[in-house]
Amino acid sequence: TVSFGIDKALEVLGVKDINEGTSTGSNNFGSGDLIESRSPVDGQLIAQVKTTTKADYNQVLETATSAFKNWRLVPAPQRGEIVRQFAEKLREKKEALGKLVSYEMGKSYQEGLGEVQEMIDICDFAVGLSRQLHGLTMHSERPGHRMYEQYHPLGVVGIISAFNFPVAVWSWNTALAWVCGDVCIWKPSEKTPLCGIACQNIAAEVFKANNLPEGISCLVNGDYQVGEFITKDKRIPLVSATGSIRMGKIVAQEVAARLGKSLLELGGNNAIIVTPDADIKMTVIGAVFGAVGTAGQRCTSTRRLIIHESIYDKVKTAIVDAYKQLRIGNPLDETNHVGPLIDTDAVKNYQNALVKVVEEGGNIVVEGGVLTGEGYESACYVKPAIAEAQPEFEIVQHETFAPVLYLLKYSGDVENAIDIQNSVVQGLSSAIMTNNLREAERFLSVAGSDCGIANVNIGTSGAEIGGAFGGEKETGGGRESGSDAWKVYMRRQTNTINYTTELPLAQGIKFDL
Ligand code: UN1
Repeated sequence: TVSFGIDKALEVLGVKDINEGTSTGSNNFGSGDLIESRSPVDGQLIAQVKTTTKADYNQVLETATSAFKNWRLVPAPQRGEIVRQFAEKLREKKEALGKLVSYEMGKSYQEGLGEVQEMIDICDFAVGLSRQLHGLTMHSERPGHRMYEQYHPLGVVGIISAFNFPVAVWSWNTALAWVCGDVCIWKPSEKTPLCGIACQNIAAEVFKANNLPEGISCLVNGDYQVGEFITKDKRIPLVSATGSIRMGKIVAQEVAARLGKSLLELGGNNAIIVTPDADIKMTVIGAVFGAVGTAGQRCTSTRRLIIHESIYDKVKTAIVDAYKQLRIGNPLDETNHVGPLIDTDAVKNYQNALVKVVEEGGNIVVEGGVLTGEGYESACYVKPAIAEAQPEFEIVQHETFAPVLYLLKYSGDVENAIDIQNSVVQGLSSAIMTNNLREAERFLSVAGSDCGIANVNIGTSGAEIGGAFGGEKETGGGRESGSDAWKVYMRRQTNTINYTTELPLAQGIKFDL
């Protein structure tokens, strides 16, 4: 049964009965106040986890700094081998970790498994990358000189991640950072601390088995105050932070104040443009999964559908019909499509959005509401809702982390739809549904979507790890995961070598002594 499954998963991951605090044997020195991990699935208290005090933090940083001195000397392909072993462990524990993600965070078990699969995929990518941390060679303007560049590790990388992808986002950062020769200090969301401890346990096991210092992977726990230890610490050259725009603005300023680097992955307000040439069946699947998957709590969730007036009614009817099929309930029960929101605060934000859209003149076409009764005791289960709205409504401009989808109508050319889609402060993911080549190319062109991700005949969520992941404008500009995102985890050094007995100066400058 489901509850046995969870118990077993906690045991396999070493996070069962840790109410004494996080004495998990790895370098997690928490001695501060307790935070509760409460499952949104059934409202049960799973465990209490000790937070990291300033003194604990300083100890963690020392462990990390000394581990870096050792790790940076390990050849990159050998670092890749360690990441390969880590991926093997993830394969072994995929079911347990997927279940914990589902139970602690509330996403469906299938999506929990999908998240662990993203971890495995990024590790495989990082293993290959460990032999490809290439720099360029250039031709010097001076005779008998050689010029090239090399990438060196940065040092200690801080990772602050959100509750909605409690394990994958860490792995995107850490798998790359590790092959790059960095060590990591991770602060997971205080809403999903067990996912953090479970991952840390797996990593610690691999480092220990290879006689490598435990400080290569470090974990700290707590709320934004613990995050501030990281953002304000000049010993941390790079801070990668995922979360709200509000949080990102604070992190960006704190890191910039000490001239550190930040990699920001903030809010989205993702739209699908549906043109007269769209395949309606594909549109429905893409839009519904995008809007209700992870209960609308992905940064890539579909928030807005921008539909051409000529097919508006047809698309609306098809989507409303699809919503009638949705089953909401325990995400560990694989027959359900939609699980709970993370907590009751998220439920309030969802309710406020539905009130606000009506106040602004919107029209609810699929009624929302909080579910009560058997199976919904956690008070976190809500009905995915749809409202017809105008693009300029304040609530439509705002990212509500819940399953609320806005239908917007456009007329005339695809340019009008692109204008609407670009008229928000966020710039993460975007999509167009069309079989018209001209429309698709205009959407992808220089005058098209202004987002970091632009898809054709695919929804807005569910990006593959092989591409660079991130967005523009207030989404923060960071890129994680595939492509050349690894470069942010390294420092580039330009080297010029003179193998002559002369010392000619660049730019032809004469300086005779
Ligand atoms: C996030 O919500 O922070 O593209 C990440 C997707 C997932 C990652 C989402 N691969 O939807």
